[in-house]
Amino acid sequence: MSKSLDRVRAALEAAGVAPRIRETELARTARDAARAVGCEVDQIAKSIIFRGERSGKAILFLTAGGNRVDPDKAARLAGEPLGRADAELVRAQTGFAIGGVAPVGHLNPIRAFLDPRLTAFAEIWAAAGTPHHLFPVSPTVLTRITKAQVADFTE
Ligand code: 5CA
Repeated sequence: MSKSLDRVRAALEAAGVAPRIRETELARTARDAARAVGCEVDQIAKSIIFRGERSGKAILFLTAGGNRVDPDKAARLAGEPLGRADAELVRAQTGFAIGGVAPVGHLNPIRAFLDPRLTAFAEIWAAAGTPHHLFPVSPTVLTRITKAQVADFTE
């Protein structure tokens, strides 16, 4: 059993959410994930991580699968210039490898923003800590358990 998967399951349970984790074929991208679970690409909540260039801190942008983060909008929300987080920062901050970064169960707490596009759906899907696992959740619950601010940051 993967430790990453266990961390996600434990985080969901601790937040009062019954984990419904589905094992899938390899899905490193939102498109693959959508195909794997049979949903729209925009129903996949991508966990995109940037690095605050002043604070050095990682910031999580939960982004609808078909959207792209607009770095200027994202920086305005963050209140500082942003750079791409490299694989090492992502791993150190979250404990997950790129391609399976979950929105919850991170090693260190992370400030989060959520793409309003995700709120158009009753249910969305997010990575559960590996590129082979996804879980469904309502956008309301995902916002609550990540303490995310819902705000537009996409192109
Ligand atoms: N399992 C799928 C569906 S949930 C998944 O994790 N998709 S994802 O979009 O959330 O994660 C892939 C994202 O990781 C890419 O969109 C990209 O923003 C980011 N990424 C890919 N390669 C790198 C890299 N070398 N450094 C930093 N970020 C990267």
